[in-house]
Amino acid sequence: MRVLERRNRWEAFILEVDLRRTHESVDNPAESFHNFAEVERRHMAKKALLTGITGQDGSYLSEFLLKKGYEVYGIIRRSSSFNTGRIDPIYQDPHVPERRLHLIYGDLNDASSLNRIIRTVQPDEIYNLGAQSHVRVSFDIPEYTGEVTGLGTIRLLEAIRESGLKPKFYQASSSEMFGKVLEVPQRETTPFYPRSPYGAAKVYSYWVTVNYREAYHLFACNGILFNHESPRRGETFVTRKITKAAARIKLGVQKELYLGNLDAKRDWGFAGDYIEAMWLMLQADVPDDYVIATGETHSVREMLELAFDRVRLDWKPHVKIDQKYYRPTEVDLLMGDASKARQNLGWAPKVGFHELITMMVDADLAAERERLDGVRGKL
Ligand code: NDP
Ligand code: GDR
Repeated sequence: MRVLERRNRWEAFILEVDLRRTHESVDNPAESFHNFAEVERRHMAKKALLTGITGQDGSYLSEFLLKKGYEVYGIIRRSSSFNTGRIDPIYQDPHVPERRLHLIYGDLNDASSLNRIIRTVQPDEIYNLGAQSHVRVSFDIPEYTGEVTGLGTIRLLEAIRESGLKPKFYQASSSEMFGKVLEVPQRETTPFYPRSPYGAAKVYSYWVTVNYREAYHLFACNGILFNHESPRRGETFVTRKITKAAARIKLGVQKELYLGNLDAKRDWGFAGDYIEAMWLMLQADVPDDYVIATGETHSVREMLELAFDRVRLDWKPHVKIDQKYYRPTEVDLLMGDASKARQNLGWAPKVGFHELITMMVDADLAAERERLDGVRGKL
């Protein structure tokens, strides 16, 4: 039977028990068929394990994988306040038998949790998206950033190696590795020159991913993703900080916006497009590393102009500069060349810069209006 052939002996045994139980305990033949089909579907479905499922990319990627029929397992951190807001729309109650989204407590700083989760879930694909991902903050908590964003990756790779399993592995590498760029545009062959503890930690993770591919023949890929944004972007990253402020200033609930360096240039794309590239990398015939970018670059100033234009305001009277948002060492210009991904994976971005900022401002306007309606309703 194909289902039994696909898995190792232990899983085959579990499946047999599942099937026997299904037949023995159900009187109604229709229900029995449903359960049988459900058990079979579960064992046929690919399993994806995500770190960072509660983040921007994790939420888009899990929706994408669920639509493709995957069973999705997400590692979440224990927090005293809710940190699962972005995945609320796809959350499934643990008591629903046919649920396909499973949340498991774990941490990239806790090797034993990673070992246990990999052995239990036995994933086909692992997407390592978890990180302390804020560049400015990495100067304030450099050691912690190194632990999560750098050493977290080797903990995960070692957990895979020790399990004896061979899941495909995706590492969320970053254009921040190019830092003080040695070439424009940046491509897979451009040397790295990181400019922050975050960038340096990502360089470490990049190389250990390459090393495990070469040393242990793991199907491991680095996606070198340039900045990608969405209405789900964290509120302290510059795009979302600006679109949210533009909406709030328009609605009269905020007057000023404090920013740092307005001259920095970034290659900004839409997160919804970029997560598809992650999946495509793991479906390719051979593992490799890919730059994912739009090929366009814009300054923070241009971004400000677009966002405030959308709400028909002039940004200049509202924006103030605060030195605390400057970085000790800045990445001045990023612009990626994604032609390798276009050729090998057939990937190309769909959403342009203008459309992206419009989408984000509109979403922030709608959210802020809803919040204000709620507040008024309570008065
Ligand atoms: P976010 O900051 O939105 O999400 C980060 C995720 O990592 C959250 O789910 C967070 O959990 C989790 N996390 C943080 N610390 C730990 C830990 N110790 N153990 C386990 N999980 C942890 O990032 P994005 O979604 O924007 O980015 C996803 C990945 O891609 C990150 O690795 C980022 O560095 C990288 N990247 C992002 C780019 C971008 O432009 N967005 C570009 C290039 C790379 P919690 O919710 O509990 O905090
Ligand atoms: P970045 O994104 O550092 O590129 O990292 P961020 O949005 O934080 O900064 C982009 C540029 O804007 C300038 N800037 C400000 N940035 C922030 N956050 N807040 C401000 O007030 C502000 N004012 C100006 C910055 O100096 C910078 O030049 C993001 C993260 O998602 C990383 O995890 C990811 O790896 C890279 O993108 C690619």
